[in-house]
Amino acid sequence: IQTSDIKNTVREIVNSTPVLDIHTHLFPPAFGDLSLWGIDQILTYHYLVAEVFQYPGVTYDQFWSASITEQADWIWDQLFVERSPLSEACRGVITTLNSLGLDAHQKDLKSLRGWFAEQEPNQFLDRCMELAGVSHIGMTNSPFDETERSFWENGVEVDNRFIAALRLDPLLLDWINASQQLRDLGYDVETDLRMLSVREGTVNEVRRFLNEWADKINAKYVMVSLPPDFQFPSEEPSSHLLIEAVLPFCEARNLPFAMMMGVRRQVNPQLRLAGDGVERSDLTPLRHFCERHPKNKFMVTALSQENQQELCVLTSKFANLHVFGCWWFMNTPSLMEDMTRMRLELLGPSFTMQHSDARIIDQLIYKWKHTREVLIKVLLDKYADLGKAGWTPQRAEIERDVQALLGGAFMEFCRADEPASGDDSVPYGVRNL
Ligand code: RAT
Ligand code: ZN
Repeated sequence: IQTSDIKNTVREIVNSTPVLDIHTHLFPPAFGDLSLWGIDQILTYHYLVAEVFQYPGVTYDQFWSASITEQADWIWDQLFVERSPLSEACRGVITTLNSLGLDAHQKDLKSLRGWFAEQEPNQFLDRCMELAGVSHIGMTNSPFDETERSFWENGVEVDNRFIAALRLDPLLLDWINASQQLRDLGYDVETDLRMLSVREGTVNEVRRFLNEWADKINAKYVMVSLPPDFQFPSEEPSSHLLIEAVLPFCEARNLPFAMMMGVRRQVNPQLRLAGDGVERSDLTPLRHFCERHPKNKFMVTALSQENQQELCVLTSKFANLHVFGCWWFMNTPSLMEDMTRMRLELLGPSFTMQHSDARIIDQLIYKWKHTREVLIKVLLDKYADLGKAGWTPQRAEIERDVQALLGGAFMEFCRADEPASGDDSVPYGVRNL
């Protein structure tokens, strides 16, 4: 390609490459009320709840005792009428509405509600996925969540564009309660894991639980979010469970174990879901995982900006570590741009640039539109630098790079060293990626 055409080519390719969105909190409509969409849901997104409490006017009690419609009214008034929607989460609402052909600037919440009320959930999902250019959606699936569990137990039919991930936060971070829950579910586990002789039976039962649930949901990877001071290995139940149950299970089934590091839960419990914070993580445990468990595959994302460079360097030392996404507080354009640039500079196109973390189906639209804007900017700079160095990319090369960053590198990582099964089942069924 001519240097002058690169701009258009990169833009066109980034905008048209389908995304495998590896981590969201979305569910297909078959999951009933767990499948969130619509104007009141997007306005009460927890990022916006945290933002609205920057301004006086309602107490926590007043807010939480109000209906979702009233909460949405308040957020709309404070963040979109009384002030300009300059934050990333607010801009996201505007991008989303606009892409759906709605005029947010009219400030007419009533007619927006009317439009959403006419949508049919399955068609709306298709439309959002199409507008976002998302081909596959990674869910967050927790057998510890009663509501979700009952859908799986009743044999819910899962839309094959949705990919399951087995989420294990309670198991690894709250063993006292998790062990009780496991007993309630019929697994013969002990809470006290200090004695090896007692632990053996428990570990076997935990492995049975993991295998049964991985089968039930068809999990493609296993995941956990970790506090900044998480240690591994340690004397905590988490280490026993990881070393003796979770990691051997992941290895046997060739499932990556994903860690989301650096969340300090409930810094302000009054904010409920919006009340979590961030702190810089100690990444030493991550090095220990990669070193001591070379047959396991690890994936990682970090919440703190200060961790990002160290994380890239660590990733470059271990082939069994895959870095992904600009998570939550990092999913903001200026930080995403820096991170993506740095990752490309240190790692080349071997990482997963982003996951949306969408909780509401409509959000796929803005999360991916904004991400693509950043990716275009960064890639144009990087190809320009390469041009100066004497290498002009071909169209197919740009396509290959973009595909890798938007899901292809993750798939390659998942497939690596897969035991030859002969059944040619392509994970996630995304042959065109
Ligand atoms: O991004 C979010 O919506 C957070 O609330 C968390 O769910 C986080 O992404 C997580 O997966 O723990
Ligand atoms: Zn998440």
